[in-house]
Amino acid sequence: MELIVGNIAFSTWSLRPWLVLKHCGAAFTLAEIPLYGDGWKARLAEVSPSGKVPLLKVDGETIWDSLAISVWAAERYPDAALWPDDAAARWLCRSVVCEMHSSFGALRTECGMGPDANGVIHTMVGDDRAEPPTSEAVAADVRRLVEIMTTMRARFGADGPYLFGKWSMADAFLTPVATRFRHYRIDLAAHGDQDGIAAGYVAALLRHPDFLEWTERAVTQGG
Ligand SMILES: N[C@@H](CCC(=O)N[C@@H](CS)C(=O)NCC(=O)O)C(=O)O
Repeated sequence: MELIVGNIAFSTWSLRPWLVLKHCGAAFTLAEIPLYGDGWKARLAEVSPSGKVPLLKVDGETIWDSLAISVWAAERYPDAALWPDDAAARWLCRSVVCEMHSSFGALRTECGMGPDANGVIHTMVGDDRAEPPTSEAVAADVRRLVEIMTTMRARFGADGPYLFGKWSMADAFLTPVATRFRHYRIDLAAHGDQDGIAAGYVAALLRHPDFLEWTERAVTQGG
């Protein structure tokens, strides 16, 4: 089984299925196709039906899209409990994952990862930081994310530091968001996180051992 990803340092969509497969204990190799170098579009078109990463090559098939790969993993590794056991938590976990997959365009665009219009490369993994965003559209996205984090943690967080207590697919989908909050120095308290629940959750995602391994790979492989 092979997971094909974009630049480890800044491909946010690639991080999600990597975290999922690691959590499942899957045996897989990782291939990085750097985006934005010479001829990258052609290289990507050779392997990817959608022209995008991530992709999973398994059982003679190529599965594309981070959500499709993660759902495949939930099916293949039922013991990994990528969806919470509790029925209500499971339904809401799926809502969070789907909302994360389909929304938050302002945050993605204005707090982008990768090269910006000035050629500055923003990464999920480095110590460099960028100016916080100022638009109302991003503020609305951040307020909604804080609302998700605080309400789910308050309802379901008793069994651990993650969104539904134990680590689930929602955490894989929210880890890239945590890196945007860190890199763009977004003050969660100013977006409704009065008691620090969202900030504590974000910190838990950023110190998860699998995310730290991804960070280390970006450093050692040059991102
Ligand atoms: N919805 C897709 C989005 C994938 C995506 O946009 N990947 C970016 C890299 S992070 C990409 O391949 N960009 C290349 C391009 O747009 O040409 C997923 O979840 O996998």
